[in-house]
Amino acid sequence: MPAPTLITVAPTGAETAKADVPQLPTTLEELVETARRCEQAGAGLVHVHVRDPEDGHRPTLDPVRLRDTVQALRESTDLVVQLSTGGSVHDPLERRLTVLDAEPDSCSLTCGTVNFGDDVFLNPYPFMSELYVQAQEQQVVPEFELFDLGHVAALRRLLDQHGLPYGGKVHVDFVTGVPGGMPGTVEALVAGVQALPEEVTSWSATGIGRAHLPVAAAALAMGGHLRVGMEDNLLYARGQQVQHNAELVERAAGLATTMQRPPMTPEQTRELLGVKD
Ligand code: KMH
Ligand code: ZN
Repeated sequence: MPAPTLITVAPTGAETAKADVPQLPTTLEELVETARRCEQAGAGLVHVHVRDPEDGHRPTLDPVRLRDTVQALRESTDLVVQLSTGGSVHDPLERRLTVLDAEPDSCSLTCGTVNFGDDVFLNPYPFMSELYVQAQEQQVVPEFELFDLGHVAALRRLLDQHGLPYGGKVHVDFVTGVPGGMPGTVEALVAGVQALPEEVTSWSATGIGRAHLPVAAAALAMGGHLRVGMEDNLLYARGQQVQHNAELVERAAGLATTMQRPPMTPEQTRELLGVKD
């Protein structure tokens, strides 16, 4: 029986400007349409950064917009809804903690500070620890984002200090190829997977930019899961812009199916991650 593949779609992110890439889904309507098409194409989880169309489509952590977004995605799809707690590099830590109040199924939890191009993506241990405990209390399943090999040590510390997350599963996502983080190479991915704590029950990987395809292929071959989307990659191929996130999900689903690991359903995704029904 082939092990199915979780395909996460990260459709928007916080870094790309709508003015530069008009097809980036930034309004609620665009996000819902994107999520629907990506679900049909094989996605099981949507990783969401909310934008404010009334503020130049910039990233926002406005609690009403976050709550409305979670609700709209739940009403329109069966996807597991994951809100980013990473936000943008400019968001204060206190605001990032309030994301959980929107009651998503899952939240991202980055396991350490990392250089992020010319910026710094700040994740001090007390912040991670507080987010971890609040996620436990609010029954939100964290996805541990590892941008660097050292982030594995912080994950180890979180598990030792606080026990298992809500749901009892430990899912991590390697975000490779960020300028300043671990490179988007097979070698880096292998090193990361080998270093994972034994409590980890599943892992996925994404490669930023040109690392997208090699990292996806390596992750599939190693038994991992996939994250794709315009948060991570704006080019479908050299000189060819992504027009819709569903293109990336369709390609990932094709790759996974060829590897005898077809996309898993949202229901299977809930089971994999320990998300509540
Ligand atoms: N936008 C990045 C600074 C996450 O979603 O948790 C952080 C990020 C990670 O995208
Ligand atoms: Zn993100």
